[in-house]
Amino acid sequence: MPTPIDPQVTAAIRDAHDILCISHVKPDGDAVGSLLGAAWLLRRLGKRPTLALQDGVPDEHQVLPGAAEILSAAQPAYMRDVVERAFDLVICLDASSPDRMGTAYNPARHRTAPLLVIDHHITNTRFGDLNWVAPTCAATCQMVAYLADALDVALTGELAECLLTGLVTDTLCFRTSNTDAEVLETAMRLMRGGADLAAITQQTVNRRPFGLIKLWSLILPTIHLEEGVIWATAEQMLFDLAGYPMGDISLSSFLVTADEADMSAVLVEKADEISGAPVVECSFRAKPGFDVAQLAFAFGGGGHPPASGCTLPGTLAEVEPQVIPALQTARRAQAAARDAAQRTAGRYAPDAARQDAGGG
Ligand SMILES: [Mn+2]
Repeated sequence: MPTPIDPQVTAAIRDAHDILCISHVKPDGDAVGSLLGAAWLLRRLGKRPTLALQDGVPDEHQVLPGAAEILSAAQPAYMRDVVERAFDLVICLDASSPDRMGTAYNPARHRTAPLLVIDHHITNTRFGDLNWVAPTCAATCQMVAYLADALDVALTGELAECLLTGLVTDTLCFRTSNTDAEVLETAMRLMRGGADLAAITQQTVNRRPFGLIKLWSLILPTIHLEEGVIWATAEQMLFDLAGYPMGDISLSSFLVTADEADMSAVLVEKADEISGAPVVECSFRAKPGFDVAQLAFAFGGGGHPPASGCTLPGTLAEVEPQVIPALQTARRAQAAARDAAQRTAGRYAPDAARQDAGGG
């Protein structure tokens, strides 16, 4: 059963006409998909949506219907038509805290209108005037599908295509542990409405730029595997060599697929944007049953149990000897706790019998 929707949410939308829809900085498929899905939904209700993303639409999502209408900070019209304009209602999608909206939300100009927050992150700080936060949903796009139901809008055409894109990207094509029957049911309804799952998968999770694969090839020679933790390190120079911009490189997700690993880390040394001093960006992943969120939090970062990150001051030579032993200690403690629980349950504990592979 989908999460019930506060009647105030549907009323706020019904009462408004000129509506600003925004999502988070460094947008992903769920940000773009839920933003465009909300826009198609509002248009079917006869509303006038304006769409804005501070950082614009990533290349792989430019093909989505309506993507060309999203205003970004790189466009001259952004200041006039978004930042400096008043609206009846502002809808913020898939952002867990106000800073995630970037410059797309300008309190000085926008706070005369109610701010409606629609998000599925459990860490959402409820920064809106109206907050619909549903952590049981695997994607904000799933929530927008329920919103369409509540507003009697059919899940068809462009609306279905945009919403299925966010479901596919946030669940890594229905592989994450939060992929439940409701997620699949929503996806099925979107497919019945005309969304092409194979095409969306091919356009998103099944592709990457050559520059990224080249970058992986430069970083992979550094991999180590010790005590169930696999990791790799990189300096900024490698990004220049590969011709790939600094940012998410999704290598930690690949590394954690190693059979012998329960956790992965990718450590990238770069110059701090403000001070120029060396910092190391750490990206962590964990297999189901393991948790890298607590460790990232302890290092001043954040995230979810299966995926987290933090940024630490110092060089790789300084940070690697702090972070990797901490990961190994956390993994050992979590494996021991799991084995103890399994022994209590009277079952065989595979981790106790497993040989750890050596470093490489
Ligand atoms: Mn999301």
